[in-house]
Amino acid sequence: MASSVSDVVDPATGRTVTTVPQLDAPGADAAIEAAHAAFAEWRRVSPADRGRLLRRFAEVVDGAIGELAALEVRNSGHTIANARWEAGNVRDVLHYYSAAPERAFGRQIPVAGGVDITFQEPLGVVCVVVPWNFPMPILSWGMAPALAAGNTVVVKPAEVTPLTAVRIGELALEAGLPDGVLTVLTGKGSVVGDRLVRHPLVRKICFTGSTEVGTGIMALAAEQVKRVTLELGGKSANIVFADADLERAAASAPMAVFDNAGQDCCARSRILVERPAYDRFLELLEPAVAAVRVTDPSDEDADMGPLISAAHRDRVAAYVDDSVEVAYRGEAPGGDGFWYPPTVVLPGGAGDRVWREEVFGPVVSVLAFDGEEEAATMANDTQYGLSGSIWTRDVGRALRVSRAVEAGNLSVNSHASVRYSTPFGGYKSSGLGRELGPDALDAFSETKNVFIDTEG
Ligand code: TAP
Repeated sequence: MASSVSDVVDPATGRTVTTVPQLDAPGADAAIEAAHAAFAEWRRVSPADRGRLLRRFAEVVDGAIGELAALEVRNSGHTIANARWEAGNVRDVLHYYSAAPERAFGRQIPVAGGVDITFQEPLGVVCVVVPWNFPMPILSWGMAPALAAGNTVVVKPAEVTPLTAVRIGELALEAGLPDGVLTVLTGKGSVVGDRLVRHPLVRKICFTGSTEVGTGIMALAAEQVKRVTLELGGKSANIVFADADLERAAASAPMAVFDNAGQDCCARSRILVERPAYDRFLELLEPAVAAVRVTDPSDEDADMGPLISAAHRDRVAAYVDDSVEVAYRGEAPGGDGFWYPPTVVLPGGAGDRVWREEVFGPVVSVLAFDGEEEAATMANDTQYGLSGSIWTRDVGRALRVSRAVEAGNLSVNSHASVRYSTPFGGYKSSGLGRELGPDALDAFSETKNVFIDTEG
């Protein structure tokens, strides 16, 4: 089934830490068929028992937080503090959706001549395709509501970051989930991922990754009218009005983009500052950038670790060529890892590549704007629409600009845009559908309508 193995590399050192099997297409087919066979039983598990199993799964994950976090530090270069939060997020998402099976209500709709009721029914085998930037949370955002709705789940982690996904698959079995209910398949996207997208027994693809791959998956899925949820790229705006608390806005701006070394689809990588506050904001931003501790990610004090690979670091560095004005940079270690310093650039205008394209690294661009209307126009001048922040003391302006910005997740005087209890997803090329929040099961269920004649 495994045609070969691939190396797993520690991005902080560049050294291979282990290898994992690379499944081939027949191996993926066999796993999909096993997941389909398991679906027949899993959908019949009573709602209370399904909830109980998900709660037990959450507890087993809770007991493994230290182990999962250490794996993520080594495999993905995430800081230890972030990695612990990410493992805790898996636990919390499982807990949140463990309450869902017993609340997957249908409706009774008044009609003439009888009773009309609806049922929420599972789809079958659901595939969750996970990118390398947040291997644990993104896995859980698809997996937990899909399982709660009664589907079986096949997870395809990114080729370079499989370790926590493999361990979470083992923890599911330890928690008592039956064989075949959650399966983790390691291998290449172009082989295993492609097979999952094309296989007729997979009834839904929950994909997070690049807009390019997501677009191809949507086109292929259309051939089978296969359901898709897409969470794709971003180029989010951090809009700072002159009336804002500039100290807070500047102090928080670095980690709104440099967290996870900028490898975050929600990274606020475009800072828009109202012109009267522009010089002062840049003055305040400089020490905040200098204070970002870029170091060994296993260090408890690390704010930022390395990038995921040498190739990705080269891609990021190419955005800051000689034509780009660098305002200032933070520090980064040398050595064999894939390090890149936090970098603030001042583009010549909104047409510059570094302003328009998703860098997916620790590079932030700053431009000035004049007034609310221009702020929204500049924020919306992108193919993306995932998140964004608005800094102002004027509540009316905060609401007007929130309504004007075309993005799925906005925060006012804050950069927090992801919570498991609130919906998450993108406008425009940032995606299709929503994850998390109270309605997530809708994306993993069909609605069946049944009319019962009471007159005949
Ligand atoms: P991709 O190259 O798109 O890879 C994402 C996942 O898709 C990986 O598991 C990959 O497997 C798999 N894949 C690749 N080709 C495939 C195919 N033909 N069929 C099925 N699966 C395939 O993205 P990435 O480089 O990992 O992640 C970076 C991008 O993801 C950024 O653009 C970022 O904005 C976006 N992202 C978005 C979000 C949200 S929530 N909107 C969150 C995180 C990341 P392999 O690794 O084996 O190639």
